[in-house]
This record gives sequence, C-alpha cells and structure tokens, in this order.
Amino acid sequence: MYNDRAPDGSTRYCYVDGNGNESPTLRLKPGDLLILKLKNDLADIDKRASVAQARTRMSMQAQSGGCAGGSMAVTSTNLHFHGLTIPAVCHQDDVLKTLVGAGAAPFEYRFRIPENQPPGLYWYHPHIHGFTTTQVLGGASGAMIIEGIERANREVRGLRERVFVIRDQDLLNPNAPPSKFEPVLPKMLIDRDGDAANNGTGFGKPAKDLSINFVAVPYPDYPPALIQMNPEERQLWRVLNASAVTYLNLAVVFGRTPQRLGLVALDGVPLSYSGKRDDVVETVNHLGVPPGARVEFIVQGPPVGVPALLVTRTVDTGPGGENDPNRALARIEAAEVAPEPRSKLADSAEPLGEPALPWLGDVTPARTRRLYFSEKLTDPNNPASAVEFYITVDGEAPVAFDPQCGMPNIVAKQGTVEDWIIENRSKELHAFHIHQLHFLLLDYQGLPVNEPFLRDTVNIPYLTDRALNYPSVRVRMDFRDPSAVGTYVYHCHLLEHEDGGMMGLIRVEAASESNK
Ligand SMILES: [Cu+2]
Repeated sequence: MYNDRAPDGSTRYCYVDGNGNESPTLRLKPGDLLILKLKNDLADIDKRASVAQARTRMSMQAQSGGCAGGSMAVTSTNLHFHGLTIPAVCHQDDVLKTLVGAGAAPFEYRFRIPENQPPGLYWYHPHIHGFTTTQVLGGASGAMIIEGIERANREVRGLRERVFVIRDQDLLNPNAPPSKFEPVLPKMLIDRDGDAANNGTGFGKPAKDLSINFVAVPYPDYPPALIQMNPEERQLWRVLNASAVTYLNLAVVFGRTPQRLGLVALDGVPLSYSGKRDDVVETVNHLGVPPGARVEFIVQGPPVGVPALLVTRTVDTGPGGENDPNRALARIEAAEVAPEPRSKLADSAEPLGEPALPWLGDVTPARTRRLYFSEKLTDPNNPASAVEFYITVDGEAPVAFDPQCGMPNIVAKQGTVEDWIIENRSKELHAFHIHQLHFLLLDYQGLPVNEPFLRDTVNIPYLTDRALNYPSVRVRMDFRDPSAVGTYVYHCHLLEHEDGGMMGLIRVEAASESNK
C-alpha cells in the first residue's frame, strides 16, 4: 500500500500488487488458503504526525510484530475483509490490535476461506480507527470474489461478469458552479463534516466526487466512464460501494427510461440463500446501496445506437446528511467488437449444497437488544461546533468509541442468535455493519420484511420532526459459527461517523465459557 500527492493536491491511497495491478480483485474459492503480505509504504504527506511519534511507533511495532495495538496514526494501516466469517484474530481479521507501521516488514495475513462462505462479492479495506476515512476516501479498497455464484443461481450461468468498484473522493472542482443544465438552487449549505449538505432537490454540488474503477466522474459535468458491451448482451454486474460516505441509488437508463435489473445477490449472499426458493432473480429498476454494501445483478445492454447510462439517482440522506445528487457514472455503448470482460461464469456447475445450519429466520433468538445511533454537538449552543457520533446500547450513556478502552459494550454467546433493534435518533442516514458475520433483516421501520437472504450492512432511516417513534430496523444476528467467537466491532459504515466514534465493541464468548 502506498500514497501519493495527486496533481490536484489531494493525497491518494492505493494498493498495488507484485505485478503492478492497482487494488487487484482477489478471486478465491471456499476452502482456499489466502496468504497476503501487506507492505506499508505510506508517507505522512500531509505532515500530521511528528517524526518522534513515528519512531516510537516503529519501535513498538518491531517488538510486537504488528499485533499489539498502540496508538493509531495517519501512516499506520491494516486490513479488514468485509463480509467474511473468519476469526477476529491477528493475521486474520482483527482490526483492534493489528497495526502495520510505515516502513515495517511486510505483515502476513493468512486464513482459509470458510467452506460455507456464500459465493459473491466481498471486499478489503483499511480499518484504522480515526484514519479510515482518509485512507478509504483516497482510494484504499479492493474487491474480493468468492467464486461459485453460478452454483447458487442457474440464471447467471454462462454470463460474462464485470466487477465495478465505486469509490468517493474529495471534490476535484470544489469551487465550480453547478452545470448550466441543472436547475438554479439557493446557495449551498455545508454540513458539520465540512461537506455539501443535503438540499433535498437531487441537484447541486455533491459532498464527494465518485469514481468507477478509478475513472473519476467529477462534479460539475460528470463526464461518464465508458462501458462497452455486445448489443443486448446479458451480463452479471457485481458492484461494490466502497465510498467513505456516499450512498448510491443505481439505475441503468436507455434514453430516459429505467431498465429492469435482475438482482441476484446482496452483500455477497445469493438471494436464494435461505434454500426456500431456487434461482431467485428480483426485478427492480433501481438499487439503493449504502457505503460498504454490494449488489450483484443481471443487466441487459442496449441495442446498437441507443444511448445508455449507468447512473446513481439522488439519495435523501436526511436534513443532517450529505448531498448525494443525481449523476452519471458510465456511458454504456453497444459495440459488435466490445472488448470481452476478463471473466465468464461457468455454463454448468454443481449446485451449491444446503447450508449446514438451519435457516436463521427459523431459529429462536436467545434475547433482544436495543441499540441506537445518535449525534451530539460538542457545544450545544454552537451549531458550527464539532459533532460527536455514537452507537449506544439502550440504557447506557452515549460514549464515542475509544480504541484503548477494550471493554465490550455487548457480550454474547457463540451458538446463539439474537434479535437487535437498531434505532436512528439522528437526522441523517446511518449504515449499520458488524464484522465476522451476516444478519437477517426482519423488520424495516417496524414492518416485517423477513428477507430470504442475509446482509452485512443495512441502512437505517433518519429521524424526522413528524416521527412518532425512532426509525428502526430489527435484525437477527447469527453467532452460531465458531468463527463468531472473539472481540470485534459493529459500527456505522459512513466512515466519517465511524472515525468520529460511532462504533461499539462486542465480545462473543465460546459456548464452553462460563457465564460471568
Ligand atoms: Cu453514520
């Protein structure tokens, strides 16, 4: 991993492999052993840390081999493998104590992909509390594919597949007026994170620019990237929202007409995962994707000569949220000689076996907990003062996450499942994510949805002045897998919020440990 000063003056972060590929897509099968050596070549380009601090960190790390924690710094890093059910231990998927210092010897990650990991799209990114936004916003993220989706859904067999990683970054043209094709809006407001605030119109300056596979699509004109396909070809598109703070609402339009998208997987899990229905394809014409989430869908390309775009429509992030306006991401062009995507799914494949454990929706929860997202101004009399972000177990006092604390907010037992009601007591959206496991979305805004698949990231609607209750979701957390044992985090996947304290600690005890 390295960073660099871009021509526009911003600092970019990137992974590069031994062959020079930027942020390579890792392709693995269940049962594969991944050995990944992470070399940290980060420099303190913005001069945020003193040389003395850096030396202290280096010597601490030399003694500990990178597993002993210590103070997180702008040039330290680590990796989180988002969505994988692997143990939260050093050299696997621990983000609490694993710190790889700049210039240190390569740090080895070594773990086996579980045999029962659902086939789909996962991802890797740094998870250094306080500096995750800086590194991810600057580009540090990559896709990971657990192969075999064609074993879970026959509809995708034989399709060519493409992986799209959508990232956000600070605006390239922050002072430019909006395009003359947009309606004229009142002067832009700035939210408390310093980003363009949601103006509720779908237009105006976005909080962040987006890029698709590192092709930037900057404000104000959003010159789209180019995707070529054979005319009317069906492909599987696997899209990761690796943004630090930007919500996506993806659609494919021919002219102005939204096209049907055949959703087959969310957050790495095929929609048929409950085993109750085969080959599920859910037809939709747009797909909301919070930061951290993934969608995999069948798309049919345009006929020759029909103008087509992949766009993100506006997302109403709430009165306290960022501005995520309508904008194009890529132009889709039909061409008889379109370059072929590198990868094609098998025409025939052995069907995926039944999950070893009963369907999560059929298991009785050991208990129900209530958690909530909230925000507080450090000076309640000054709307411009800094905001603290919290995720709190109902009944406890809200406290910003402290990486040095180590006391779990929640203690659970491996082998059980629990229902969590997660409320949003703030006026902007939050995206709940927990490490090491997937969960089942039972209720959204108090209404049962009982989805027949699993997620690892879910959006929680924002609080309005009219609401009689706090907006909420109810999810069933799955602590049955032995890899769920350990101490790890749950947090908001808007990384400015996570870095600002919106994270909590859970300790899942082994089934054999005595109750304390
Ligand atoms: Cu949040």
